[in-house]
Amino acid sequence: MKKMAKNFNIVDDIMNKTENELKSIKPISILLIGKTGVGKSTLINSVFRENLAETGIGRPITKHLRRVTKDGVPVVLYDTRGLELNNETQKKVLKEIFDTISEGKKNTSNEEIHLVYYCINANSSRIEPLELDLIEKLSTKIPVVVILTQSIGDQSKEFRQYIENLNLPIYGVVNVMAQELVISNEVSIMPFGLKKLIEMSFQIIPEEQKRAFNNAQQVDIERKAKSARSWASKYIATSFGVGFMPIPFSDASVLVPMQLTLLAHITAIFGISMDKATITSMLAAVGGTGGATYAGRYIVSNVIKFIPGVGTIVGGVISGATASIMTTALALSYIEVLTVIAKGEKDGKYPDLKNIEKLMKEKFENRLKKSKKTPENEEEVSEEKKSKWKFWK
Ligand SMILES: Nc1nc2c(ncn2[C@@H]2O[C@H](COP(=O)(O)OP(=O)(O)OP(=O)(O)O)[C@@H](O)[C@H]2O)c(=O)[nH]1
Ligand SMILES: [Mg+2]
Repeated sequence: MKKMAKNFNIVDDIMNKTENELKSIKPISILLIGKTGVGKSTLINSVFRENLAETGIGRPITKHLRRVTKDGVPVVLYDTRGLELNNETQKKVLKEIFDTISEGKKNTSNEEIHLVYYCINANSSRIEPLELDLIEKLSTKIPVVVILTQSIGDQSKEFRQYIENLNLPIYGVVNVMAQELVISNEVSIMPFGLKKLIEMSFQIIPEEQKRAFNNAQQVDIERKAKSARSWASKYIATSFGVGFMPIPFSDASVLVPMQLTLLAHITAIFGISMDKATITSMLAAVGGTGGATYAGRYIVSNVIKFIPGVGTIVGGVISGATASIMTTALALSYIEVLTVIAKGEKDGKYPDLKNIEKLMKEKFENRLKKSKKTPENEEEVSEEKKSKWKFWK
């Protein structure tokens, strides 16, 4: 373990720990199929963080298949092209797809494909024999979800029912509008169907890939928060539960490494583009970012006064119960702030650092005042007090 130097930098430590956590996440691989223009890239950019389809790096692995990845987003996309072309090309595309799948299934490869998103434009209202055949064959190898893209109105639902009635060996058919469709000044169709797609995907993918999928998706932020809360409550219970030796106040720094691990793990569960400045602001809100000893004591002394019934530290030691209360408040408020940031990020909005600090402080103090363990399934985080102060930049 790293020895704690006097000027040990807490922020760097969280960043490093988060990066290591991210490296341990096994990516989810998705095969994306559909004719040109159906909306494959639009879909991916809406489902995953960081405009993956647009900003990811694409590497051709065969003539008609590109492998798209982006650092920090644990997804491997296989993007197909050429399916709409002539018979000859279609045959080649199909061969390349099945060769790639087989290659991934070999023991020597660690690139098994976990899921197929088969995209069809909902307005086409027809599905060709070649596509039906392809879907059936794919289903024998990998779970397939058929996505009806750019879905508008009843006709797209009828198309879905039609496909459902074909009784294909697929997991499901979902109507989706991935991005707002502006029809006129007054009329637009809001995005829908993505949450359903996410839920279906979670049911299908292997347990090992769920962390990656949750980290990379940006549709269901509450799912990230829930998973973070659930992990944090277990971690805190094992760290400070039975067997926790009371620690002297003067040595409060022992709490800090546990708390850093906690924050890093939560950050990795969330999958959020956090930079040093953001983390610094959050830590500044709860006790400064100086040396670990300083931060540890600061947190303790500032926290104690908020906890009803504790008030002073009995006999100069911190008990497991007190440590647990403090750390729970830290974890839950951190999760609340990340939720706000993640929801903004989805719409391309980034909060001001000062506001992050303010929000973190407010959430943390509120948590301490409540000072009881909060159930995992909390109600959705209330919107930040936008009315009182301008939150977003
Ligand atoms: N508003 C809206 N437009 C969409 C949606 N999906 C696709 N489009 C439109 O369709 C166009 C093509 O979508 P893409 O996502 O590039 O299609 P693609 O399947 O990736 O096409 P290729 O990369 O050529 O295979 C986009 O420029 C959008 O204008 C959607 O959900 N909402
Ligand atoms: Mg595309």
